[in-house]
Amino acid sequence: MVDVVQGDITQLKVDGIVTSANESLMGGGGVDKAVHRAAGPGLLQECMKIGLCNPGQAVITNAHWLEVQKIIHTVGPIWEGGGYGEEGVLRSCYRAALQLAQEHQLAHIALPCIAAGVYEFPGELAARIAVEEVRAFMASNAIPQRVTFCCFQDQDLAHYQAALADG
Ligand code: AR6
Repeated sequence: MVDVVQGDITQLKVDGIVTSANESLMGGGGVDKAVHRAAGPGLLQECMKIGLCNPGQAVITNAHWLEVQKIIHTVGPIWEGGGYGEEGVLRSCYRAALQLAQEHQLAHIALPCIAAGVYEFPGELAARIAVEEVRAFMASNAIPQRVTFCCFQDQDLAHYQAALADG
């Protein structure tokens, strides 16, 4: 099952949440700031031990103060016009995050609009890619059983609703 909600991803009752980090994993703005704030300082300490994460890849940590089992951290592409492989990197983010969810048996995960904030990936295309990659992964993997897209802004919600209505 794939669905979409609007709100703060740190408030969702799911098995795992995904955050949109930067390569340093040291926290930042947007959704990553909210996740670090809600999870507490232990998350930063765990991230420091991991070190760097390249764009398109993902790492998994404990959830610390958050009442989910795990936090998956992925690093999206910075949008530079679309000619620098940004789409491929974003697709890779979804695949890497879903792969970790499967390996850790997270039945229900929530995903934010990766790269569609500070990294300025166009929202409509980002939503289409997110829905395509999640559907493709779920078609050939039993876990996760449920993926919830968590949109913060009205515009993103509209993009996801449109993308989910297609196909
Ligand atoms: N819950 C769900 N979604 C949220 C929340 C929240 N609490 N807060 C913001 N969003 P962004 P990026 C949405 O900028 O574009 C950070 O500084 C937001 O509306 O968080 O991948 C990192 O450290 C947008 O749709 O991530 C990196 O440096 C989406 O989350 C950089 O930003 C993603 O926006 C990553 O940029």
